[in-house]
Formats: sequence, C-alpha cells, structure tokens
Amino acid sequence: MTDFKIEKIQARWVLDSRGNPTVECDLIADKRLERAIVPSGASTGELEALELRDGGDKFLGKHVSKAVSNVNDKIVKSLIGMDVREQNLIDKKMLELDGTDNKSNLGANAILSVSLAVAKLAARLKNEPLFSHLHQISYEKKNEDYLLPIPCCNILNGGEHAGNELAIQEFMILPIGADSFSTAIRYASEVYHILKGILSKKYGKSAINVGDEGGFAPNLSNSREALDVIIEAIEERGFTPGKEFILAMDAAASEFYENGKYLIDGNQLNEAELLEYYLDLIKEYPLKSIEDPFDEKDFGAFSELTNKVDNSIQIVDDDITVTNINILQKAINLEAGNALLLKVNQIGSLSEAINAAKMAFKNDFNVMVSHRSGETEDTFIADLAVGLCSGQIKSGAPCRSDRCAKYNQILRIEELLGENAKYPSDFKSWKKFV
Ligand code: 2PG
Ligand code: MG
Repeated sequence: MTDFKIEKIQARWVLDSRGNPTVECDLIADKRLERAIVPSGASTGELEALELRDGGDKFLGKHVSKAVSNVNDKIVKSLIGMDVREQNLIDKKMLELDGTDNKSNLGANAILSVSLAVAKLAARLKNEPLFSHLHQISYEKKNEDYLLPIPCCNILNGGEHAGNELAIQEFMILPIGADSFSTAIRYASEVYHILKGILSKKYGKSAINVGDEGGFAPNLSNSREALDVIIEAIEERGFTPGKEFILAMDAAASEFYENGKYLIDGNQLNEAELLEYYLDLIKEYPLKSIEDPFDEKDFGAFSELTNKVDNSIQIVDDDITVTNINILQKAINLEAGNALLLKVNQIGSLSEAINAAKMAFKNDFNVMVSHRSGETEDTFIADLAVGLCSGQIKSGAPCRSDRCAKYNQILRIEELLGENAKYPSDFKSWKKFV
C-alpha cells in the first residue's frame, strides 16, 4: 500500500540560469523523493506575488536564505502528514499560513517550491506521468488524447534580456505548420542556426552572442530590422513565412515606457502612435501574437488594440494580469487582451495558476504557459503545458539547457503518447481538449 503522506520537506538554495540563488525543495513520502526549483523573472510585473530576497550583502542582496528557512522552519510544520494528492488543500494551508495577499510573509518562492514538488511526488506515487496527473487535478477527468504545445521560440532577444538597443524584448518564431511537436522543434532549431549564419555575415561575430533566453542579441536598434532577418532565415531554410512559421513578439512595453512615452526604434511614441506602429507591423509581417503591447497599467490601450485586431491577432496578457485571477477577471471584463500568459511563480502556487488557466479558457482566452528569463533544469512547465492542453509554451530559443530542458521533456511526452499526442493547427485547438 502506497503511503501518500508527506514525511519530510527540505529546502535549500541552488543557482538559476543567471547565476542567482533560487529555492529548491525536496519532498519525501513513502521513501520516494521528488524536487522542484523555482524560476525568477527580470521584466517582472509590479503586482506579481513577492519573491522573497534577503537584501544585505550575500549574493549582492539576492540571497534567498529567508525563503529557504520559511520552508524548513515554518511550512514544514503545517504540512507533515498531509496527503500529496490533496494539492488544493496543501496550497490553501500555505496561503493561510502566509496570511498576505502577495505572499510577502513566507515568500512566493518558498510556497511555490513546495507546491510544485507536491504535484511531482503525487504523480510519482500514483505511478502516473506528471502531465496526466496535472490534467486530472485541473479538469477532474482523464484524457486519452493530449494537445502538445506549439513551441514559441524566442530566437532574438532585446529589452531587459539583452545588452542591445532593441526595445522589444522577444522576437519569436512559431512552427505552426508542423505536423508534430518533434518536427516543430526541429524546424525551429534549423531556422535558429540559419539565423546565426545570417547575423554573423551581416553584422559580425559579436552579433551571435546570446541573451538570457538563448536567442541571439545582435546590436540592432530597430524592430523591423530584427523581423527582417528572421524572415530571411525562415526563407533561406525553404519555409514560407505565414505557412510553416508565424511570428510573435513580447514587447514587455512597461520596460520602455517613460514619462508617458514609449521609447522604441529611436522614437518617442504616445499610446495612439504605438498602436498604429503595431497595426503596421501586423500588415507587413506574419505577426500573429503580441504580448504586453502597452504599459501594464493601461488596460484601456490593451482593449483598444484587442478590439482593433478583432481577435484575428492574439494579444497576450503577462505583466498586466500576472497570473492572478482577480486581475485576469478585470482584463476579461474590459476585453483587454485575449490570451493569458501563465507563469507559476507570478502567483506563487500551482492551484492558483491552474485556476487562472481555467478562468481564461472559460472566457475564451487562450493560454500560453511560460518560463521566466531566470530558469533552471526543472521541466515542470513542460508537463503543465501538456496537462492543461494549453496548445502553446514559450521556453526561449532552442538553445541552452535551461531552455531546451522543457522542449526535451515534451519530446519524451510525445514519444510516450504516440498517436494520442496531437499537435495544434491554430491557437484555438485547446477547445477540443479542455
Ligand atoms: C516575459 C518573461 C519570460 P521575465 O516577460 O514574458 O520570457 O520574462 O521572466 O524576465 O519576466
Ligand atoms: Mg512577457
């Protein structure tokens, strides 16, 4: 008889992909151990749950020893003996123990490390793949078929993630015309390597240095120039832009918004001008998804763009909604955006993140499961994207192990599922699975 009761919880600090400390948590039941590691953002939304850092001298203020102690000294006491299959109850217990709206007491990093490890251990003890356990706790049903996600590969980095002058943070390619995930990620890898050659030839060797998410960070300062080299790479490989590949951007516009103006491509644009700028790009390129097009406080601008594009373009809410159902509800009411970017550490517990995804789907919003710019070897979000049948994941370029770990995990899941693995033909494919 399997014993699902938590026996031991042990947190520690480890390093993330940027070399900053983050929280890792081990969880033991029935002599089995599972562990989870928490990611960390750079272009964070103001209303994200609080990532608890020590301040002071160690790691230049970024140490997480307080969050680690909060797991080992406080959380542990209230969770020992609880059943790992009770994800909601366990998360609720931690939220009560924290007692704040933004998890500033225990730290979202402390709570999330435990919350993710709980799901992993439950799946292990049930002898079930993590994605299928996540599907069951999300939708209270079992599925034979699963929707694998389109990999939204960020192959050119700017903004806070790179040392160049590009205002837009992420330029992504989406291999929408592939017939499987493995073909999709192969297509993306091929275009990535062709792009490397083009950049090196055009701008010199320093242009192939990479940013935080594994995409190239050439010293360009104009978005059109970035989009043009990407189109060139897609075509050089023999693909047709708009057919095998569509494009997506994460503007992360709060980061280039200053004193009421958006500083982009050497210009200072007001909100109306920036909106026209996006509409022009949509006309010129097969650009089908734009994330955080305006400052995170400007719900009105998000609504205007969403209505202008008439749902033909995906407008993704990241910093504006921070995976928080209360804020997401506001965005839904105002029709500000039509898709949710889902980041588990923005809200700080698995159950709350799942609830955000469910609320999104219920209101006809798409869901893109997302990594953070500071990542780790933990592949949890790969299983989460499959379990939720979100149909989209962004995990950076098909380069650097912190990014590829997630794509590699989806390759394994695809192999395991065989014919039951379905690859999306569009952003709305989740409708058949959720
Ligand atoms: C984003 C993310 C991930 P960060 O803005 O969507 O790509 O960046 O983790 O720095 O917030
Ligand atoms: Mg973003």
